[in-house]
Amino acid sequence: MASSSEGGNLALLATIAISVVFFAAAAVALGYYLVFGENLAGPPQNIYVIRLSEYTIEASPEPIIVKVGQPVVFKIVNEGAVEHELMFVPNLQMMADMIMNAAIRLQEQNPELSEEEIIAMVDKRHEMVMEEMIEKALKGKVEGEEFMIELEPGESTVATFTFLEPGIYVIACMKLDGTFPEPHAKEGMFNQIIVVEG
Ligand SMILES: [Cu+2]
Repeated sequence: MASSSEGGNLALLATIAISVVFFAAAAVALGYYLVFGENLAGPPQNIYVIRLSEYTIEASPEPIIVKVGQPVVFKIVNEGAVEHELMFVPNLQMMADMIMNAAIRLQEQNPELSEEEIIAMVDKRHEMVMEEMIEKALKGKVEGEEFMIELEPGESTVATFTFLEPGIYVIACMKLDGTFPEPHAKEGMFNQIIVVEG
């Protein structure tokens, strides 16, 4: 009799102990979720992987949404077979047309040159002219070390930007390899960064 009653008490104690542990664990989990819940869904929202290839700029996670004043880190990878770039473009259509027209004009003026040589010439000019235009357009709106990042196939880099004004910022690739005389952007190689009030 005594031993069966002891056994019953032990079973009851064990049940109580398990319940206490279970509720404690549930309370800790709930507390953690309430405090860190936003981060349980995945990596923090201010780190993005940007993949460049023929002819897309893909971000993960997608879309890129950042808050004003919050630094955003881009890990940029060229997964394509040709050189690509990530550059901020204040006016996508205008810049793409500018590059295309420059390529057509240079080819007309220098019929003896190969397509490769024309592309090298356009690249050289576009680097100088675009860099100045972009820096002027982004002054006071975006902070970052570089707004035109060129990557060879297989190359990758990390860049940090801080947006100071809300809006939609366009990133694109204006290289011509494989799409001459159109830049890659005209084939769809662009994406956007949505900047919202913090
Ligand atoms: Cu490209």
